Amino acid sequence: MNDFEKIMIRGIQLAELGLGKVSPNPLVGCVVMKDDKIIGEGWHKVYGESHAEVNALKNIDAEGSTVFVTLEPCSHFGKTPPCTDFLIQKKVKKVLIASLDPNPLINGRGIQKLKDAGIEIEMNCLEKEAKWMNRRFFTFFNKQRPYIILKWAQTFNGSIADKNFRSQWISNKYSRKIVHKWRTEEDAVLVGYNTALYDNPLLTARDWEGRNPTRIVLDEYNALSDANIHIFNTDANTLIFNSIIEKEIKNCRWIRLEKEYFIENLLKTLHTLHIQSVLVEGGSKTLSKFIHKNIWDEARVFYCSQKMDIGVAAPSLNGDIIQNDSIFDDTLLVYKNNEV
Ligand code: AOF
Ligand code: ZN
Repeated sequence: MNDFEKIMIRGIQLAELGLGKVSPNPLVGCVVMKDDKIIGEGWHKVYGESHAEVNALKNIDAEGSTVFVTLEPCSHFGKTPPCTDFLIQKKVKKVLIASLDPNPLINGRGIQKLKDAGIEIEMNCLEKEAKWMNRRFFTFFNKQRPYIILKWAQTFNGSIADKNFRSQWISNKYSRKIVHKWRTEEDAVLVGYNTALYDNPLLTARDWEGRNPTRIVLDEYNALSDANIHIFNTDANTLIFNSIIEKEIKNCRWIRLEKEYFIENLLKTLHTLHIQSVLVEGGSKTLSKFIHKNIWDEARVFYCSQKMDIGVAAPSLNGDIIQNDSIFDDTLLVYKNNEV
């Protein structure tokens, strides 16, 4: 790894501090160097507030400096003014950029604006790493759908729920806590009808600090009406995708979709709602729908030591293992889909 890459790694680390706080904006980090010293650092901290470049440069004399930024600086007036104008005003000498901004409002315009102002540009320093970090943002713009993460826990003998569709007690308490952390990191969490009814999860992130995701349930026939269904409570917003009705009651919104191509229609609607990532938490039927259509990007599977006599069989998928962790007596494998 060269010296420039080492500094860009720092930028990526800073950017990651925004996870779960800036969506639907990207994660962005920025490091400012002058005379071989870091003189400023910043990241995009809160959606709608100042961008990484402004946070890194606002209180320093950046004239003649080299700026490392994980995403192409923006050139548009959005919720904040263009970062390009700010960098030009600060008289920086050079900007190193890890990845282009896929947002069509920017996409190369930021670089052009900086070049036109006589600022030296160097591209693609740790591009792969920066794109992976912003995989939700890139998937949203390049594939016009949210980034899909499948998640399940399976017993030693390959079940993900008992014969009554209940799945709460398969993974250990540490694994369950990690899932709450994941919920704070994604825009939405999704389950199918059976899971909502029989497992009756809250789908909140009550065991971790951070925001609750939007809850999504696939209820094609609008059959979930029981007042005791937890996902209808007011802890978080809930979207009920069905083929019957459109209505809104308090924090719950029923959205009607054509039955044919239900999953594809769902993804299109989520895109229009600016939902950039979805954690699919089951059950088996719902997970299998995404797997069979090959509409998934990542799968996080807990392999647990428990046994269950007769149960719902766990789905299976093909993917590259990119992470293998022991969580006490559970094993967490993370798969990446290389076919999408
Ligand atoms: C940057 N640095 O830190 C971020 C950028 O509405 P706004 O003003 O917040 O603009 C949002 C868009 O700006 C977002 O979709 C993405 O294209 C870019 N985000 N750009 O130079 C940053 N967060
Ligand atoms: Zn900006």
